[in-house]
Amino acid sequence: MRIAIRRLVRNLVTMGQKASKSKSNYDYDHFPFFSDTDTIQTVKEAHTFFILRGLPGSGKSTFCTKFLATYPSSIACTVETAPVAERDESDGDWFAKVDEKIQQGLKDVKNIILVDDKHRSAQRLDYLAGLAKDNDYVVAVVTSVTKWEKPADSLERIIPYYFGWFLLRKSAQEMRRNAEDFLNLLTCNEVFSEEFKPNVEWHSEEEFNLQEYFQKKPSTLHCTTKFCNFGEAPGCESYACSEVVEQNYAKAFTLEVTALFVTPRTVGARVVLDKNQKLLWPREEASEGGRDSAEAELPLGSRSHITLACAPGIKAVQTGLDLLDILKLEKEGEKPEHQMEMEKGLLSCYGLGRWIVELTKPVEVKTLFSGFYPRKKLTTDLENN
Ligand code: 2AM
Repeated sequence: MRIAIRRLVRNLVTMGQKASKSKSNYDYDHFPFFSDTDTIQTVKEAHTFFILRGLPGSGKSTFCTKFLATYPSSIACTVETAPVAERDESDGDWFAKVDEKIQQGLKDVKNIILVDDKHRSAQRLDYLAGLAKDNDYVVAVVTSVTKWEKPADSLERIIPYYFGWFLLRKSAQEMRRNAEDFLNLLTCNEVFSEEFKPNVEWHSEEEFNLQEYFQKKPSTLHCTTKFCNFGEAPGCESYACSEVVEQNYAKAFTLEVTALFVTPRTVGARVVLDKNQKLLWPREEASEGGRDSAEAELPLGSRSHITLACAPGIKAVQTGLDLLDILKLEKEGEKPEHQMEMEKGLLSCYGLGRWIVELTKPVEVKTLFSGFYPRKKLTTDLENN
């Protein structure tokens, strides 16, 4: 009898679950940060600033509940988590409260911050994304919709400055350390110094110093997939709307860095993409914006890299072009002018100050695939200098 009752209760519970599931207007399983175990683990380790958009009735509160259940240590800066009495406050008060919570989250260095972007204005998004960037958080802009809608049906799509893989703080630190070691080793190498120095302009009285020369360093280490210029770059709409981008947005990826290179203009890390990562690489052939014919001649994704530093007056976009230049010489069977084993691996020089070291031990970096959104902060990064 007891067993029968227990079975009956269990069946009722299961039925209840099924009923409520099928009745739910929302389906969040397409978000990798809810369904992909590796992403959930990575988001917990990363510093991520989620900006939640959605019209009234689009299920933002259900989203928040699920989010907080998945990431119990996150802080949700949203009206849904405010006491009911506070929900009808004027916008000014509401924003002040949300902003106070955000500041608290940043002060407490919370790993995950979820912000309800209630008004969805471009200005507010810029403010939030800028705040996240200043505090070294990866931004993910997510839209809550009912099962029957697509995000584009309800809200205007936001196209970032660029899409790419953003390194977690720990991986970024490791890459920065690697770049520093690399430059230090080269500085001590006489063959390098003799070949490299005549290719650079050095106006200081001090002795030439690579660390001094490559002073411009990006604040956000990333591997760009598609440069969009906020919707102005060719092909960015179709890239942003593509299924592969939608499915992989805010998903974790481990990238493999196989080489470090330096030229008179840039310092970069070569990234070799696996087959799934290549799906996110834009398919268009040579197009505007520095993608020259060298890219079309090499296998898809050859340009993938992380910019580590630039010489004065050089924009970050140059790093990919410098890498393509070296890869093209390698492909054409060009014999290196110099070649030697160094601590990190085999170092080759292709003349005109172009040096690359193939790492004996490739470096794995943890990343999240997302976009770079703040407009106002651009002047502080490499691209505008
Ligand atoms: P990077 O990927 O070599 O670092 C913002 O400017 C980011 O987008 C930069 O980090 C930059 O280079 C990349 N970027 C800028 N302009 C670009 C362009 N025209 N084509 C491709 N990538 C570009």
